[in-house]
Amino acid sequence: MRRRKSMNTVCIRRYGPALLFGVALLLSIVSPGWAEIPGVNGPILNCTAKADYITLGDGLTLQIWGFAPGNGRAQYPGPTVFVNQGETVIVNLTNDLAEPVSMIFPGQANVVATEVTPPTAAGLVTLEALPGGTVSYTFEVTEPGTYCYQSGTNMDKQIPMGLFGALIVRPSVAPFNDGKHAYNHEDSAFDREFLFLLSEMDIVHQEMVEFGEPIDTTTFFPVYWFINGRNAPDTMYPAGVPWLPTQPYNCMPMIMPGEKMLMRVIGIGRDLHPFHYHGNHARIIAKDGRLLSSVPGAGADLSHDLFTIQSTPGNTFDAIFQWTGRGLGWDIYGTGPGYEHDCMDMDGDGYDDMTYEYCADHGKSFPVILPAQLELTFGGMWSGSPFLGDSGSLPPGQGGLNPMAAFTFMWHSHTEKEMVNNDIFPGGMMTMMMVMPHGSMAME
Ligand SMILES: [Cu+2]
Repeated sequence: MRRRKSMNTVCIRRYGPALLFGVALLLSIVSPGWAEIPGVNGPILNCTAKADYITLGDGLTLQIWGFAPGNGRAQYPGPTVFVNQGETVIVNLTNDLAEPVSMIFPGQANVVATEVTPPTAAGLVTLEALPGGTVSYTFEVTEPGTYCYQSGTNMDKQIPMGLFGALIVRPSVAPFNDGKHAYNHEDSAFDREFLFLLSEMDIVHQEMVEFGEPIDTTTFFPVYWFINGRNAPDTMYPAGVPWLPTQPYNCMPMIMPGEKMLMRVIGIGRDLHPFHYHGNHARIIAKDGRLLSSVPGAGADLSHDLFTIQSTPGNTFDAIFQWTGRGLGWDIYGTGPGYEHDCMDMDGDGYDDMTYEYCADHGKSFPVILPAQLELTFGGMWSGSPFLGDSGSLPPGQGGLNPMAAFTFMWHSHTEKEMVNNDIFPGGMMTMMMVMPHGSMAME
């Protein structure tokens, strides 16, 4: 708690004006129909490998190589592609770079690569598009789950340069094909889903590649760490903001109490990242696109709770995160005058049937006497009240990043040197998860 607060204080001093603008946009996206994982629908993806530039969390610009949708600009990461189990996926890759490129699809069987436009050549791993050429990769997605795609050529160079993306296969068996299940089993049910695609970058390598110099990939030493292609605090801006045209994806997980969040975690770089979340443990239900089942059909009977996902390069995890406030020992909706409310538990699950308040803690007063305002340093997420959805008075110019009075939790790499942008804290592989007040988000 103390640590989060000091973090927010630093954050608001350094990034306050920009974050304020971000929150104005954030408000506008808490509305029906907001795509929680932005991306493109398959099963056909036309993309071009090309160079472009990204903006890092400290404002530096670096060249990347990325997969561009169609003939558009390269993006970091490449398009997040949604397909349905059983579909035949066709990926047409055109090469606008000066060296051979290719694509591989870990976890997918029987990928057929064919030449569409010469020149192409057989590579070490798969058919490569030479500069100006186009290769088509075709495969059937037989299993739902969270996957990635990446370069299959000079991988120790091209993957750090940015040639990768996420592939999400939705289940096709009824009733699990409703967009609210990750796999063909009730254990994978979720209310909202978010992507956490983890990567890192060595600026010396990026610049050497930009200037056409050879690089020694054994000296890889990253100084920027990314979630979905952005460093904090840019992770918290909405997806698709115009000032990050080559980094269209954000990472701003939001749920209401009691909702199930599906976390799709993909390690795409060269390093492992212990991805750590605050607020609760998460239940790991799948790894590498397979439910953690003892036998087929058993569901996620081998699932387990973790407070940190050991994300390793090439691995994917699916986890279910839920926040209820159970066991806090105080009433999250407040007590006393002005905070009158009921905890109505007709179905006997221990929670209010509407707000998901934990009824055993209902009416229990907040166990801390808040210091007077002159004794406090304010973080931008502090709403002025400890209660969910409740705002209190703040000194002029304080707060403002959390207008819905959500509970906010830092989610970040637990290799804490990765919470920086080139040695400057805070930044890097970090975002804030928001538990939003009941009724503040559209139900889907
Ligand atoms: Cu922490």
